[in-house]
Amino acid sequence: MTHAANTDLSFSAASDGAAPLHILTPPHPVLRQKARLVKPEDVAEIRKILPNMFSAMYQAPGIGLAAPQVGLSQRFILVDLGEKDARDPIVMINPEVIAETEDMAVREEGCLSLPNQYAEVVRPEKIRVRWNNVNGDVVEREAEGLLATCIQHEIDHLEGVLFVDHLSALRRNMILRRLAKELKRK
Ligand code: K1U
Ligand code: ZN
Repeated sequence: MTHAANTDLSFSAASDGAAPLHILTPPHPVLRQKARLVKPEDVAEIRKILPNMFSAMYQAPGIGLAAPQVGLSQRFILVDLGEKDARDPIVMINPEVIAETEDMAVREEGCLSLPNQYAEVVRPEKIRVRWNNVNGDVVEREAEGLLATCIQHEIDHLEGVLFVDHLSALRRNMILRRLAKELKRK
């Protein structure tokens, strides 16, 4: 059975005074690992860290965040394309793209793990995605436009893939070298 996406706004802000989460940058090895499937018994712990993850994402600011970006090699992602005064948080556990269009779209991407680096990436324009919500329900929906791009970008993180891996080696190395220089200066 499928259910509506989880839009529980209690995920939208950290409330327990926990230390802010640090977003990893290359060459951290967790960013390059294939994340493991979430088991039903992991969900209680995931629920506890979600407010902190949403806080990190909103503060960045970002429209998505994958667990490996905060050092958790587990298959779950957050997305929220809502405005500041109309949040629309979605938590996707074990997300899978189950269908995609042949039509491709070119869209500029950024990544909180590659700060200040942007490039155009080509991906399927529309996808159908299936995931588990935090209540354990199976959810399916179609996504297009920026939402489709963001979900595909976040699922890539679960495979250890960064948006620069969709570019030529020349362009990828240029961006990664520029980022390494900028991070060294800080
Ligand atoms: O995974 C991430 O690092 C988050 C990333 C998601 C993403 C953005 C754009 C295209 C594909 C994937 C970001 O959120 S980067 C920041 C960003 O692009 C943005 C921030 C605020 C408003 C709109 C966009
Ligand atoms: Zn990213």
